[in-house]
Amino acid sequence: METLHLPIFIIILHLINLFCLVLLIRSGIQILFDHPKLYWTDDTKDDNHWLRFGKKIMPKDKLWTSLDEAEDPGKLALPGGTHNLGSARHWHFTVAIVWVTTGLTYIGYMLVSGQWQRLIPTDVGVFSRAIDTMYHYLTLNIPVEGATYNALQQLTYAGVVFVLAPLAIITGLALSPALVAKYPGFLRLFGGRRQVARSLHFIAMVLFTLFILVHVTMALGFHFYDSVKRITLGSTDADFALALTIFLMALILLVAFNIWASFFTLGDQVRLRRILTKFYTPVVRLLFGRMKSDQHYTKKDISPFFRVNGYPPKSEEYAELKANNFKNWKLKVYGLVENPLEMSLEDIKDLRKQDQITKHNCIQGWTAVAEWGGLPMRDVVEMCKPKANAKYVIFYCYDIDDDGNAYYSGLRLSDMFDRQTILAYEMNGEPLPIQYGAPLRLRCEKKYGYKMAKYIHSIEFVESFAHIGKGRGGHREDNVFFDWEAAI
Ligand SMILES: Nc1nc2c(c(=O)[nH]1)N[C@H]1C(S)=C(S)[C@@H](COP(=O)(O)O)O[C@H]1N2
Ligand SMILES: [Mo]
Repeated sequence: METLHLPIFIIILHLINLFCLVLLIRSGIQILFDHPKLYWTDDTKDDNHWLRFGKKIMPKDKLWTSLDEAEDPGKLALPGGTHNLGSARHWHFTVAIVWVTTGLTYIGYMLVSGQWQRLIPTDVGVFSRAIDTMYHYLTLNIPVEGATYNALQQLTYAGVVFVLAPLAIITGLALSPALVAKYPGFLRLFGGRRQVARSLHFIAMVLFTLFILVHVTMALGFHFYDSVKRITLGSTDADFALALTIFLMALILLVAFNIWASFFTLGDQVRLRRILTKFYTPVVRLLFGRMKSDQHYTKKDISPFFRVNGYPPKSEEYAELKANNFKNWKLKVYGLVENPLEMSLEDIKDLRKQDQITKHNCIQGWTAVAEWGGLPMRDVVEMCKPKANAKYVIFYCYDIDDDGNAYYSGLRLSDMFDRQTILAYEMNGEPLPIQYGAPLRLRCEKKYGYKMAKYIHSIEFVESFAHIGKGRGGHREDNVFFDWEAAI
């Protein structure tokens, strides 16, 4: 009988695909557990999820933040531990790029070589034949494998390649705050809701996991000898001992690499961030770097509940300013500018005011819509006149974490010209409440929440941020190893 021959090229792609899927699932679980709740609405509350992991109950009588909700996903996740989301994201995006490239190469090869006919069913009879095959498997009348895939294989493989993988990619893209800030219409695919995309992205992950388990069981459980020979040496005519050796070596490599990846990551998250961001940030910049926020939600979209992330400052200085309704507070704008500024809250309120209703995306996973009112940053830039060498703008805040690191965040000078980058002193028509960043906070609507500094006291224009904090351009970048771009 004629048998199926797999070229070495396909065998290698198959192995890379397996590595990628395992790493994507593991890092995905880590990302999920930083906000272990899934919703069908973008008004995320602490009780309107359809699925949750972990058992933490948030107190009703005192302020809590979304950081308090994070759970430890355990050793199965990459890298494991609580709030190691930053490193998980570095893995997720790096591997996603490799995985998509592998997939496109595979599809390209199938098309060029004419092998697509093996993969893509060309008649409707495939469904009834697939049911037949399923029946054979269920009754343990295991069909003999031939030169082509059987109908069940065709349907499943085509479904995974042409439905499940695109679903994972599209729902993953829809999670980018930059993309949906620029094209809120993209979210219409998901009823205008990022949380629908997030939930479907999770479901895609579950389906991939199921596929791997069933696929491995079917291939190895029912056709062990043939499968081992085929996925290592490409043909059932191959030598079994050699095939098994290669198979076991690949398996050991997969397990060893995953253990190493966790240890390497947890051992030095700074180094991991440096290496992996170098790889994927250029891609992020190319695809998402020029996107500017163009969101126009309406009053009826405003969320009844808006989570808090970042406790109010505990310092005496802030307490005094607050006691006095921030009358003595002054915003300092300095650094590489022709015209340093010092403005009270009243001064700022006398300038042009811009209102915007936008969707906030926290890197941890939750969303909420609010109306923000304040001074456009491009007006500040016009007033202070940055010098030619000013490249970045750093926002310094009053809150200091338990290790003594003050909150700050840095953005590009060019981000200041985005229409929806403002210094907000109003939220939903009211003076900015304390927990949301009084007296003044940044809104840069195409970025993740951690870029939008609350409790601002000064703004510095700089050429480089290497000398500020730990040199990575922001408190979250410094201390929990988030990427600087914050666009996906
Ligand atoms: N000063 C300061 N600004 C901050 C934070 C913080 O801890 N301190 N947290 C950031 C994060 S991670 C998010 S998601 C948003 C949350 O804004 P909110 O508390 O108004 O919802 O604020 C950002 N700005
Ligand atoms: Mo956040």
